[in-house]
Amino acid sequence: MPDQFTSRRFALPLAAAIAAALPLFAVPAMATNKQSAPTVAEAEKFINEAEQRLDKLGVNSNRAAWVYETHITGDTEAMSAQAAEQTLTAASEIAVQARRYNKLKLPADSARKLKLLQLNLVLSQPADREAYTRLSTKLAGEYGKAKYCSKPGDASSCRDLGQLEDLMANSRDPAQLKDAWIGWHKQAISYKDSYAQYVALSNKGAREMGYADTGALWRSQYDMPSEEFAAETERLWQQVKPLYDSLHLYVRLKLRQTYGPDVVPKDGPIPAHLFGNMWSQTWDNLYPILKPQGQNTSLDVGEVLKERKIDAVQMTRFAEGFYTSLGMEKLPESFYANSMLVKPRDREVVCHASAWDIDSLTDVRIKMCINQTTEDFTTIHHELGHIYYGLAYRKQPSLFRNGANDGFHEAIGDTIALSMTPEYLKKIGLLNEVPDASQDIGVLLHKALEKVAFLPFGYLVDQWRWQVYSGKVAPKDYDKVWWELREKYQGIKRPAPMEEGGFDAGAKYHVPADTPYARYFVADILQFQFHRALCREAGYTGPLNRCSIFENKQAGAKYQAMLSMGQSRPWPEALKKVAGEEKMDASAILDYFAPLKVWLDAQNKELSRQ
Ligand code: X8Z
Ligand code: ZN
Repeated sequence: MPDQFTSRRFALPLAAAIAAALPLFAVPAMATNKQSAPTVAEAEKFINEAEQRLDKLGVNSNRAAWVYETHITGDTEAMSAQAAEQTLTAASEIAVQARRYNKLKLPADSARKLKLLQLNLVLSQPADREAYTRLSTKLAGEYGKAKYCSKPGDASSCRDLGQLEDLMANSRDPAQLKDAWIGWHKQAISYKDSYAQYVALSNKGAREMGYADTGALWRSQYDMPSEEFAAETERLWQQVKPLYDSLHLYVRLKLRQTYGPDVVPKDGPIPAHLFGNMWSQTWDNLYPILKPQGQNTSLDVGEVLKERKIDAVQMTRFAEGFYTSLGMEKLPESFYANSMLVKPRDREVVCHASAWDIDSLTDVRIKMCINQTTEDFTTIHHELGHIYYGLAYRKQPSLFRNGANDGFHEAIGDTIALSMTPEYLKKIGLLNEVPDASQDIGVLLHKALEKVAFLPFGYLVDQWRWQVYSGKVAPKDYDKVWWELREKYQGIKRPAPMEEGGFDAGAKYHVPADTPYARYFVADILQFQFHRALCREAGYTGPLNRCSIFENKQAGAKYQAMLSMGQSRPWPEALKKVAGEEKMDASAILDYFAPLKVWLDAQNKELSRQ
């Protein structure tokens, strides 16, 4: 579903070699004109018209999806599915017609646009399009409405994901944690069949367009052959794995102190319900039990937000203030009028945070159920990254109004959040005291529990999905393979035996919502490259964890220059623009955490002896 900027309208992945060699299949209502060889002028006219047509339909399906996800009912579901179907119909038709121009030598921009128009799934049968958009819409809503009811049939025993996440973050009672964990994962079984049907249709669409399967289509959007992208992510994972391993061991040793050896094993995978997060994807909620001795200042912005009664709008204004301090524009007033910033009490919504570019001009919004926590404050900066990227590239032709790749889109706001140092937070009045330099390790550990802990999860979600889409993993083996990957990469295990017919991957938003996930892994690496480059641009030479580019117009201008390129050029050019380098490189994240790695290894030695 078009739930984010990156999948606004429809996913348009980029591939190097395409269509020219593809056989044309019979598409009754979409026949191509084979009478005469087309001219460059005809191709450009076609591209322009296609751009305008998709633009108009995109606005329509975005609005319908927005109303649906902020007000889930049977009616809004049907209307949203219908609008998505219209867009898919047009996109399928255009992708097929575009092939007619593939042999022409076109100006670079037009050639890129022609490629983009063909990097989409194509469903030529109306019944397939109807089923595909119906299932995709339904799955997003199922996840949004899901609840865990501990006493079946008793509505007062039901808790939504927000309540369960709150418990995962704050409870230290292993029985309670396990119950919430299992309850949430179990509900996903109800939409497993829909998901499996959806996967089959999605693959059909990818194959009609000439891809092996949907996973191959997703991997083809990175301006390189799809196998090369898979190899790049593996290379990056190997680069960061030793750092992850050190953190994992430290957390194990501390968790053993908290929960005892019966709950936390000496070796082997650690039970997944103990990490302070429903998916064990970030561990910063465990900071109070993991923090170094002698670290006494609080890094918890949530306390101050609550104390000073800073509401969701004010929190968002603070985040906006960071961007404007870099020289970027103020958010349009319509942003505040149209966004959903708090969870409505009277209706079902999809709470998972997302940024929306409704008309790819100025109607931009975010949808979030903001709580006064450090985590949500950071996520607002993440979402505004999507928004500011969209505002920056809005002068591009519509087909280029997207991220250089989807990992860039996810990294923009996170880069800003890396500049939210304790000094910065103190400056804007959200921390009471700044820890002195002797307490840097605590600050670094806190960040690592967010960024380093996330790496294997960011990597494995699509390892699983690529296998599902390729047909290697059938629905009956969804959980088996999911847990093999969770164990292999994250070093965690299911807190209880697998359920009959289980669908644990489906308990993570991006699976039912069908949002690709490798983007977050890429972003976790890229944001440190961006941060390092922008700090240099700002003339900063100290340790990266103490750099904030707040109020630095020069760094802001550098960033803006990259953002405004959108998707007009292959992503290595965008990376070069901001960082002077063309390859993704984990040395920036390793540099950032270098002092922590030394500290963790020393602690681990010490703690293992006890
Ligand atoms: O889904 C998101 C954003 C919206 S694009 C809130 N993130 C991933 C997640 O929550 O799993 C941000 C980090 C990873
Ligand atoms: Zn995002």
